[in-house]
Amino acid sequence: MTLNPSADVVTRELRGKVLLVTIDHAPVNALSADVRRGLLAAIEAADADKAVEAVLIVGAGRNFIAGADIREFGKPPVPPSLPDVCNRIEACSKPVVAAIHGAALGGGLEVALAAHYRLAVNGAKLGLPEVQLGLLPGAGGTQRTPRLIGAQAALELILSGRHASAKEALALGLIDRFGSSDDILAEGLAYAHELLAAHAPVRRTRDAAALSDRAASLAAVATARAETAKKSRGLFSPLKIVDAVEAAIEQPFDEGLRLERKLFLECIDSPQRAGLIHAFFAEREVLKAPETRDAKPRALNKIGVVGGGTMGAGIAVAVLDAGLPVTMIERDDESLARGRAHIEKVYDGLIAKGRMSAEEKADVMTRWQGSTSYDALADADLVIEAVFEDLSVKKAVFAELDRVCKAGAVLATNTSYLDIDAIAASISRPADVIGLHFFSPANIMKLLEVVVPKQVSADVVATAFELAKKLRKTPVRAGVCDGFIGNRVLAVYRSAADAMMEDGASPYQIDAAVRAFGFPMGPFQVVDLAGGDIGWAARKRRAATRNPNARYVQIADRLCERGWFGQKTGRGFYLYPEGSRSGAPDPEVEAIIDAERERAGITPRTFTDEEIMRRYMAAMINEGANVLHEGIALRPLDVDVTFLYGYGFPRYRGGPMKYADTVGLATVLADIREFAKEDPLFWRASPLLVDLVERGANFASLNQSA
Ligand code: 3H9
Repeated sequence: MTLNPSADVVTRELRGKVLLVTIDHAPVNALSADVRRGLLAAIEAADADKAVEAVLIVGAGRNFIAGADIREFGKPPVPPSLPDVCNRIEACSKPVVAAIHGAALGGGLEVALAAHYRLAVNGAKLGLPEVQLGLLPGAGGTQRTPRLIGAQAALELILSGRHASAKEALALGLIDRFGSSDDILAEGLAYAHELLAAHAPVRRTRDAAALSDRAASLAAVATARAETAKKSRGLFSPLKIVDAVEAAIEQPFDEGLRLERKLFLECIDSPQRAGLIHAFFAEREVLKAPETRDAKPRALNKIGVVGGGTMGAGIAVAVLDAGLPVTMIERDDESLARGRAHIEKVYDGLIAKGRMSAEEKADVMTRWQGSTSYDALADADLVIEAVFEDLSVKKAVFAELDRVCKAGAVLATNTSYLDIDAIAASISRPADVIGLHFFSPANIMKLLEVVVPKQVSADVVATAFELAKKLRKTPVRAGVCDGFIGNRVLAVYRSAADAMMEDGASPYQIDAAVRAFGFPMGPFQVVDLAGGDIGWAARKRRAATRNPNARYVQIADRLCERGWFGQKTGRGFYLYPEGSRSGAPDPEVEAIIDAERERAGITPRTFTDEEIMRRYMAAMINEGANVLHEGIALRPLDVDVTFLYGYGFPRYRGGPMKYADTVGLATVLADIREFAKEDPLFWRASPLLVDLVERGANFASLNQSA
């Protein structure tokens, strides 16, 4: 008997003495206002109805409940609030059972914790991931979890935001029963009927006793506080989580809930919450390129990689790790052996760390094949070229691929700068050519720029997105230009950093300011890590086409001329004594900088860290706007995801374009115009930025309309 037969998101049905409450709110049963209302009404109905002796809450589809509806955050609240719903569930006079399959995350787990009994089946993911969104569990999670599983385990779960499996949740005491079948409804009903038969009482988590050892609980809080202060540099919510869990130990339940609510609302108001939630949606939106909507991917069973250098080997490892076979092509046996050795080195590293066994490595390597003949690629579905960064070398490789590859094979280049339209135009099947720009180390870095040349067919683009999914990479669609999205913008803010260095800021101050902003490394540390010779080669390549009136800072060239290429040569902008990876400032570099300032006729001046970041970010945002204006990136969020996944942009700031919106585009434009007084050629405001400011619009408006 269905008690509310409307197409409701929460339905109620009496199954014997058990009121079955089903949340059916695609895609993930998020706790939107309708769901909250439905849950509240269901509990009230259960309390009022004599025929009901127990309540069973389940989720329809693939999940129990994925949490609060993230899209509601930042909007005016709609009652009933989730804490009120959870409290009402817990107060129910009849036993309430939560039967969990798929995700029970955030508010979803909090609903389950408010129930009196919990069951989960294989494949369930239980967690409180609010910290990853700049929040804390705000519907009793910080109060009920420690009461149920103890302070230490609760802190670990909430501060990491990780997911626990059903089996682990059972061991932790987060659930009461593990259901061994996949039929969540049958498992849940059986459990509810069993509880009824045993006259199991209403059992409220608020009364659970896992905090009874007060001293041990407080010690866990003290340890977590000290570690969190060290680890979560710049993040707002982690220390609030520790405060809320401390309140669970020190205060009565209702007081603790009040503090949790207060801290939760502070987190909701923080710009970090907005940045992290922007990142959450942006990383899902990037998957929706126009071509992935309109076209089906081609088959992807056999992959070829041309080139066994650092990049080619890294790509091959990424492909092998995805369970696919790889055929590697090199020009001679020696180079091929080196390519294989590069791959084996990665796996040997894992073996040394105990993360892989020798047998597993041997098994993976059976999927690797090498050849010095392009003919070995005849049956490959997709080939990635990763040879020397030179257009004529690349064209020669593509001529070979054109000759040997089967019809319909996708032919990809891993170039970081070169004109992919020109490569495509040089062969007989330009519609099959695409750019796949991996970032180094290719088996680790998550970003994959999918570079879409003019003539490529839509299903080739869709295939590239499919490959990214198989490789567990985050793809961003980019157009063809020098540097695509990421490296093009990088070149500009690097120039801004160089100019500040020549004008008086030390590279060490600039790096420190950039780190304080939230990047893991500053720009000069990045040069030292990547190798100064790479940028030097690019600068030499561009020298002929560089605007002679544009400012050109030569400091990096002076270091390269001395063979100071960074970590690999023991010195670059920093000194790396005896292979050390953390550099020390180098007085000789400072002397070279002084000499260069003198040569350029510059009287050094001081910069505050804030001035440094204003310039650094204005350069990044302005070039991001240019990239959008020219259609190289389709939406601001594509630029954001590029920087979050490829360049260490602090996630809690959401990406450069989101950050620009946070600061205010008028402020950014005013900065650019002020800086332009010194160097009008470099600081030319992007037409898109000017247009947005004139219209009173922001980048977010372009995300919605694209
Ligand atoms: C919270 O609960 C706060 C409370 O403590 C206190 C409140 C007072 N809301 O990831 P997918 C969308 S904070 C709205 O591709 P999967 C997602 O955008 C929340 N929408 O699927 C996508 O939309 P579209 C704590 C959501 O199978 C679609 O669902 N919870 C939400 O790979 C499919 O998502 C979390 O942080 C949401 N909560 O993975 C969990 N979740 O199709 C966040 C997803 O338009 N969610 N969407 O692009 C997840 O981790 C994954 O989505 C999940 C499924 C594992 C559930």
